[in-house]
Amino acid sequence: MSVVGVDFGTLNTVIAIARNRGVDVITNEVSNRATPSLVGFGPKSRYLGEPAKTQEISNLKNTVSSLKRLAGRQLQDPDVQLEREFVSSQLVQIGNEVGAEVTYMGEKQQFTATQLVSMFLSKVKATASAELKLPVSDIVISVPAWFTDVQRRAIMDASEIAGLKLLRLINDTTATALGYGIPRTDLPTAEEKPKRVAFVDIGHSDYACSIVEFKKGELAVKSTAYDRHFGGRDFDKALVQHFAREWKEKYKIDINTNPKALVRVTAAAEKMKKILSANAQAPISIESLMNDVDVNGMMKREELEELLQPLLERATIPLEQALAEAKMKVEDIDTVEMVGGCTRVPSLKERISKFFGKGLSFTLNQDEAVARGCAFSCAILSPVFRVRDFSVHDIVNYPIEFNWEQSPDIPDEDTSLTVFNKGNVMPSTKILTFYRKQPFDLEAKYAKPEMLPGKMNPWIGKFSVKGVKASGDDDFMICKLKARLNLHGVLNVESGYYVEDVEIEEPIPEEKEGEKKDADKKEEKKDGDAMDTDAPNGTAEPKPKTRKIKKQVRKGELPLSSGTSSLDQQTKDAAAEKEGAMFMEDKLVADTEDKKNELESYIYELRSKIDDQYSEHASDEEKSKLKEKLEQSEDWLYDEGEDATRGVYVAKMDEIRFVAGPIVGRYQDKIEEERQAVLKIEEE
Ligand code: ATP
Ligand code: K
Ligand code: MG
Repeated sequence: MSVVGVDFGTLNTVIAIARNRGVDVITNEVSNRATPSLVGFGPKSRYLGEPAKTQEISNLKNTVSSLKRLAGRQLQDPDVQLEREFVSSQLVQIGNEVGAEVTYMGEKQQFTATQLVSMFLSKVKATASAELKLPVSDIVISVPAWFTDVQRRAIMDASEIAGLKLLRLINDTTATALGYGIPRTDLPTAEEKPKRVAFVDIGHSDYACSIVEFKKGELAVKSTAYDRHFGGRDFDKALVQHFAREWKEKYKIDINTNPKALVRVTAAAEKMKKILSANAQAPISIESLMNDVDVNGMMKREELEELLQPLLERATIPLEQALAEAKMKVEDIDTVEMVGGCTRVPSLKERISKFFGKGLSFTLNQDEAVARGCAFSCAILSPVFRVRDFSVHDIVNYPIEFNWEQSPDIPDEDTSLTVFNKGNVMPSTKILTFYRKQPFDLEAKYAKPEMLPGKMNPWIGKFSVKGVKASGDDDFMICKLKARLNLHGVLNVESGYYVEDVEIEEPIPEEKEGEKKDADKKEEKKDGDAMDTDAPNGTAEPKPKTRKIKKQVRKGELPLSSGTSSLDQQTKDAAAEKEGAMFMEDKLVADTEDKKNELESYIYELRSKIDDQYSEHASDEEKSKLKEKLEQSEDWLYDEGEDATRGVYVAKMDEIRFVAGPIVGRYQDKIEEERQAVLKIEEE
């Protein structure tokens, strides 16, 4: 069984696996420790991860990025409209979700963001199982803390479609905190003051700060604040627009009118930005950018900081918010831990350090901390793995309320209740009580829509409670519903049951007159203790006095039906089947390409050897026959054989082998003879 953690980033995805010796980040098929979070579409197959990056510039319209930021969103949402600036393919609304329209297999096709995420996750799964040499299923994936119920359910659906068993969706900074806490042996004991750490994660699109308290064996997130539109890509954009202005003057070109040029400049700007994190100045130069113009530029670090001023001014807002929500001051923070690629930018480090009034700590691997934390989380949750237990208490970021119709029998009943408040511990279960005589519905929604990203619909779900009826003498049924904000951060009403008030006789302790008053209060807690009366020495034990109390006793289940934004099983199954078919098709195309390449190299190899090492082992007739065969095959390969099936390439290879076989055989016999001769000499 596998234990896999995935940091699903906007730009890069990092995969970590837990093994007995600890957690390792794994490399992909081209030995990179991070995989581009990209999906591309071609005439015959898809390109997932690295191959998608390779073909990106030549296939912009059919390459989709920002996958996680699109999942669960709507096209018309202002956040998604903003995202269009960073996505080169065409975004469209498909049913309830945004998606992309691409040309795939020679046809226009549309895929929802959830499907696109599932495509990418299939690739993640394949990469992990190639490394582990095992089928992969159990997985923990990270998401930004600001993800809402719909966004989380979209990632959950995508995982299921990709054939993964998602054990937990964990917030990015919580994963980082877990990876920080687990290996540490110096955490305070339960009686000591907790260790307080601020985790700052600035990535490609997104900035988050969590304040976390650690004790031995546990962590509690106290607050998480964020800027959903602050990251490396905004820095790149500032650079790109600077050079767009400069080159308009200098070269009379407008890169903003040319998508390909824009992408090339963005890539060059990102490189320049990274150099400027270490050096005082950096060059940029791109050959034949557009209209046959070669462009050049230069930038000093101070100039970059000047350009970034508007962003840098926002750089401490999430920190202020995180502290305020945790009700702490900068002095309360013991350590500031930095992760995410963008925390390498000197001017950002400076501001953050100044804000906290202390040096910053870089004890975690900035690019891998989130993935490592996810793998630890997966190890804790996986039944096949034993790790030191570590409890993780996250918090509710958006308050959730339930609404219901007023019961006709209870005119003064409230019709709404905030059940999970911002800052409450998550996961968490709450029992809701309703007095009803008929089946009823309730709805859950985010109580403060203005806190949600963009213009998201605050609706979470509708739950219908069945099997409710008046009991006895037209009495109310006492209905109990178990509402749970679960490990993934999504809300469900998990079960319903009804109870009855029953009177039971319970013994009460002996007491003096004066104590009688608060006995009632104690009673509830006491239970078994009630029998512990101190009987006077030597006298016969008095008969215990009893009293009647009301208790609620569970009488039966209440069937529930729920409607949430999760896809229904049928839709998921169909999507999984389609994903499986596309995955097999990709594999077939890749195998066919391999066979074709193999055939091509075989032709070249034989052609060079026939006049060299094979020469003395073939008659002139054999030589010319083979050469003719090679020439024919090569012509075929570049003509009608350009686009053949796997089987045809294999057959072609066999044909050549038939002609070349005897020659190669004689050559190998000779090599073997020589080897034996050498061995003989050595023995003598
Ligand atoms: P997000 O967390 O926003 O979803 P992500 O996890 O993919 O995105 P990271 O991998 O943490 O993002 O960071 C990527 C960003 O960090 C990119 O914008 C990249 O250019 C930037 N970055 C990486 N190294 C450096 C560096 N040395 N100097 C400046 N920026 C850097
Ligand atoms: K990442
Ligand atoms: Mg990230």
